[in-house]
Amino acid sequence: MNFYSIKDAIKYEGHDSKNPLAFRWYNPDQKVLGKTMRDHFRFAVCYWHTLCWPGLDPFGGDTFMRPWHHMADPMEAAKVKADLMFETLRLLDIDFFCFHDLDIAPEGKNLKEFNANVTAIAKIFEKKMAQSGKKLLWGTANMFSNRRFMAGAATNPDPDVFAYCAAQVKHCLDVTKDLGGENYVMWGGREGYETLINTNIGHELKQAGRFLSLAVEYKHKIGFKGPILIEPKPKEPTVHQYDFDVASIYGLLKSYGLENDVKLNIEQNHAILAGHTFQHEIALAAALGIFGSLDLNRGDYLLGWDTDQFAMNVPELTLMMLEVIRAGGFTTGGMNFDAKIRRQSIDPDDLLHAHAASMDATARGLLGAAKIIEDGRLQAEVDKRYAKWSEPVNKAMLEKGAALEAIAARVHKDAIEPQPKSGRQEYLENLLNQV
Ligand code: XUL
Ligand code: CO
Repeated sequence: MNFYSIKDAIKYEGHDSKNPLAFRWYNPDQKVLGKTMRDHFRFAVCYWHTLCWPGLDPFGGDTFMRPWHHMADPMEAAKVKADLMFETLRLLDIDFFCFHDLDIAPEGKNLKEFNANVTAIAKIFEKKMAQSGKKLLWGTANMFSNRRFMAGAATNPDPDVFAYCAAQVKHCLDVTKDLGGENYVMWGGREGYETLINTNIGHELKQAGRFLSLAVEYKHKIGFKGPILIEPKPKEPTVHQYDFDVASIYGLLKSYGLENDVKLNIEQNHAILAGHTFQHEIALAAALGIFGSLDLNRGDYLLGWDTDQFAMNVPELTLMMLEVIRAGGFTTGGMNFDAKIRRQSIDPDDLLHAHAASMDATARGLLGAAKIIEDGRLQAEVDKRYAKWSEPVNKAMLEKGAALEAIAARVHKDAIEPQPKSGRQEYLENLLNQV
């Protein structure tokens, strides 16, 4: 299908290029801090926003009028979408893609038919991946669209839904493994509640923890090497979701002993819905040892919902990349464009413009973050702020064997009187702007 206006892949043409479809900053082979840009980002195209979403919003339907949304045979439509995913990856020079089972294949009459449809499309992927060298960053099961999930998936009051979800995740994990997927994602779209008056929150949390353990146990059984990634989101569509933010997921993982098997897929728009910055969520996950992957997008600060815009804000992306580098970068993770063009962006090429522009903005973020790191003054300030902790007497306070009464005795003996020091925020903000 001739969908896009261009035939040749988008290339890096330098900062001054006037070609509307060119990379000006994203230069895949350019090394930054010893690693190519391609390897820093591990960009991925998502199936759901790029190929499935027709442009609807709460007040109106399809604005895009994509041909495959209006085909009589859903399996034929699924094949067209598969072709187009690989064409999109080729034109954008992006190595990875991500999908929900329901994005790639129609549901059919029952789970058996759905599984068969998913497997049939995965077979097509297998061939296309072998031909093109493109890879699967992660797969995931859609356990939120069908009405059977309206009261939750694994946390549904009905155990039949819990069991159904187990069957769906099993198949999706199998398919993800067969395709060499590097991670498996779980986003608890409806794992929460609308109102507490009909909800047994304790029971639902137990269901969530047990479901996750079952998936982790199965992952080990089949030898799936990548991590399971939980994607935090505080609300929407539910009033409250159990996977609210990085901190609450860490609590759940700790209580089920899953903190070594499960990592996090963090999304900018979800972070701000939880009242955090993207940087906060990344830094916290890294500090807790559960940083995995990112869903790259941008929420509108004036709206209280998940607008999933393409990330374009260079100063924000600079601080984000600073945290990614501080976290040690990606291993199995990457940057999935969980982002959708606006519903008025109805030209097929708008999809290419959106991805390419966000790749450029992220590249500028990386270059800025690298400059900050190479400059060294910011880190030197942070190190200085904590330097006293390396003195043995202070270090010992954090170790086993330290006791409150012994510390108290030392404070009295040495007449310790803390001397406040400036946090130098404005100086540092200026320093960032200078760099
Ligand atoms: C929804 C969202 C999902 C997950 C995958 O807000 O971000 O698309 O990324 O289920
Ligand atoms: Co997401």
